[in-house]
Amino acid sequence: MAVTRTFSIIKPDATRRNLTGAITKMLEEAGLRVVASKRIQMTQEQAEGFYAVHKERPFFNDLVSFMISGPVVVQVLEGEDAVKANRDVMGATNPADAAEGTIRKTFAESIEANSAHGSDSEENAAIEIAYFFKPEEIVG
Ligand code: IDP
Ligand code: MG
Repeated sequence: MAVTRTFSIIKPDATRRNLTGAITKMLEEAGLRVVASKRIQMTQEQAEGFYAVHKERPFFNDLVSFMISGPVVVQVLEGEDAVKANRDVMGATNPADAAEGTIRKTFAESIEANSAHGSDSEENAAIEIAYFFKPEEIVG
């Protein structure tokens, strides 16, 4: 399995509770390396664009409001099969369904305020990384 990259967000429910370090530690312990990281306040336009695939879903407006309700930490993660490694340590979307030891089981408040985002494919990882980072901001 090759070393690849994925895109992660530590969501506002987690930054509000000062969990940036705790979540990053879990990512690192899962074999992922933070090769880019910045704390930002997303604009409504940025959040709508980022989640455009969900714009027909009933939770879209609430999701956008949540994602701009406080700062987030956007990260590029690198490691063996990074997309899968990140999805595995993140856990299921709904914390009620997430496995023990995952980020969402440990920290998520709800299906919406679920502490972390992780790309779902290498193709989407590349798109999401480019949405927030310039190539020179990523140092592996
Ligand atoms: P994922 O983050 O596990 O990939 P997606 O289905 O891509 O899950 O949904 C994106 C985000 O939208 C979720 O992480 C969560 O914050 C929110 N979300 C998903 N499903 C629901 C729902 O049924 N109600 C409210 N928010 C939801
Ligand atoms: Mg998703």
